[in-house]
Formats: sequence, structure tokens, C-alpha cells
Amino acid sequence: MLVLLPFLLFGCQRGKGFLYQKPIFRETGNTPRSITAADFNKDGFIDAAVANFSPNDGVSLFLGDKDDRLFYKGLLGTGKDPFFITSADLNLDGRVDIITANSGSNDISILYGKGDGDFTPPEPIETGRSPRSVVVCDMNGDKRPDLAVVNSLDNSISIYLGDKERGFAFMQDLKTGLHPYSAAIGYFNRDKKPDLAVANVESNDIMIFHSNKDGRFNNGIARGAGLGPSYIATADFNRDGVDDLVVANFNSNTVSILSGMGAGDFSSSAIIYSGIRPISIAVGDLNLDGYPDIVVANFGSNYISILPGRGDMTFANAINIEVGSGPSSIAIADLNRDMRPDLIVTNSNSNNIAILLSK
Ligand SMILES: [Ca+2]
Ligand SMILES: [Ca+2]
Ligand SMILES: [Ca+2]
Ligand SMILES: [Ca+2]
Repeated sequence: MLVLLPFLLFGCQRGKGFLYQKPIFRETGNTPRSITAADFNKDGFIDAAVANFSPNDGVSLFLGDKDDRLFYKGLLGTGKDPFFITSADLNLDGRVDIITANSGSNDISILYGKGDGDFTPPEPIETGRSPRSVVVCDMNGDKRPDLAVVNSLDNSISIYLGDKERGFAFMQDLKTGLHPYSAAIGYFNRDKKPDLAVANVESNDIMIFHSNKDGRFNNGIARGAGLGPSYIATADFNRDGVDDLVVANFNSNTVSILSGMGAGDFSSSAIIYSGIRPISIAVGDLNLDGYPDIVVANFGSNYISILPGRGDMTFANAINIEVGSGPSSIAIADLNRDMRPDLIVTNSNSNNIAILLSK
């Protein structure tokens, strides 16, 4: 009985297909706020980079290895107060690059990967005021990655198009609601061109921007969300070929789910209660049933919530997993190459990351 008990407890608390080992912790810099996972040194093992928000502390780089662990590699410089981090191969050299949004210096930093775990010094691109998010996507269809930067204090999104000289040229500003914090790319109608969605913290709404024929975006359409929408993500939850939206409502302790209707608009939102102060979301098929699941970082609850997708826009009861103090960002990646997604969570108040390996 004593041997069986832990398994019974895990089974009850965590649900079938969502079992994780005890968290492994790694120290970061000050106030880790955002995380991205990718194979930076091309050894086949997933690595991670964490933006340490404030006081300014750059990016903590962790490299993965065959023992399933991420090991601290070093600190990378950025602009001031990096609030958000993402990664992509921006210059198409086959090596993953890092991009941070630096809310304290009104710029983004691009660190080009050398493919061995080292990066070039940060190259800044000036943005609007207090950038809080960057989305990477080929928006004009020339196969080169472009950037959308969320300027929270300017109530705008700036679009920069990638050009051949490995630089980015400003194309367009989009007017958002008040105090946008987060944006995501999706395919909201059936024209196969990427559209944008943004969450506006102060105006308690989201905004949808459809791309038009020349790769630019049309004016935004506002739709309701909960209170203090702080994060937005896209996924096709019901697999009808049209992306849907999920929004973290920081001030109402809820998550809003909006179903893509196919012509570019969305249904009114379904509300799911989360933990306290949901601040960030990741989407992925964690239990490998073919349906996207949602993971919510609850800044005020010290746990993440997994919402298992049923494939019909509804979600099973939340599975809560304790991770640390002030969880603020989540990466989904298969660290140990067993084909099952693992989770990495930044804990903003305990200055570490929690690594949750699936079992
Ligand atoms: Ca690696
Ligand atoms: Ca690259
Ligand atoms: Ca859908
Ligand atoms: Ca699933």
C-alpha cells in the first residue's frame, strides 16, 4: 500500500497523460519573466533562454544534454529590462537566433546564433515605448521572417519586414487598444495569409488585424475579453482549419476562449477559471491525443494550470502543478527526446526556472 500510494495520488491530482516528475530547478538572473526553448547549439538537445526582466540582467542561457537537464551556460547582454524573449532563425543561416523586447530601453535586441551556443553581441532595433512582446512570422510571403513589436505605452504594434541584408525595415504601425502587452499570429480566415491578434490590458479587450493583399494589415477589430487581458495565444483547438484564441485575464483570474468562425471573426468568449493572476499561456498537445492543450502560468498562485483540450473548444478540469513563486512564462519542449512534451516555467519571484519532465 505504501508503495502504491504515491501513484494513486499522482493519478488523482494530475490526470492521465499529464504526469510529470518532481520539478528540477535552475537559478536565473533577476525576475525571470519570459522563456524560449530551441536547439541553439545544434546537438539535438533542446536548450532554453530566459529573459531576466528587472533590475536589468540580460538573458540566462541553458544548454540541454543527454541527462535531460538544462545546464547554465552564461549570461547574454540585451537592452534594458527585457520583458519578453523568443527565438527563430531570422537570417536563414540554419542557426537559431534570440530576440528580446526591452521595455526599459525602447528597443528590441537581436542576438544572432553562431550554432555552437554562442551568440553575436545584441543588435538593437529602436521600437516604440515600452515594448512587451515580439512576434516572428513571414508576413509578406517572401519566405523571410518579419517582426511585429507590441509597444505597450504607444498603444501600437510596429511591423518590420526582414530584408536580404539581414536587417529589418519598418513597414507599418497598427493602432491597438490601451496598453497592449501580448500579440500572436494566426490564420483567422481562409486566405492563407497570417493575421494578428493583440491583448490590451487597460481596455479589457483584444484586437484582430487581418492581413490584406500586399502584406499589410487592415485596421483592428476589437472584441471583448476579461479584465486585464495580459497574454494571447492562437491554436486550432477544434481542428477545423481556422485558428482560435486563448486569452489570460490577469485581473479576473480567468482564461477566455474564442472560437474562430472562418471568415475572420470570432465567437463570443467562453470563460474558464484559472489560478490567481494568470499572466502567460503556452499551447501544445501535452498528452499526444491530437488535441491542443492549454498551460497557464498563474502569477499569484505558485502553480501552473493545464487545461486538457477535448478537441471541440471545451476543456477538461484544470490540472494544477506547483512550480515555484510567481510563475510567469512557460515553454513546451521535449527535453529528453522521449517524444513527450516537457515543460519549463520561469518563476519570477524565486529567480529560477522549474523543469517538469513528463513521465
Ligand atoms: Ca542543444
Ligand atoms: Ca540565424
Ligand atoms: Ca478552430
Ligand atoms: Ca491533448
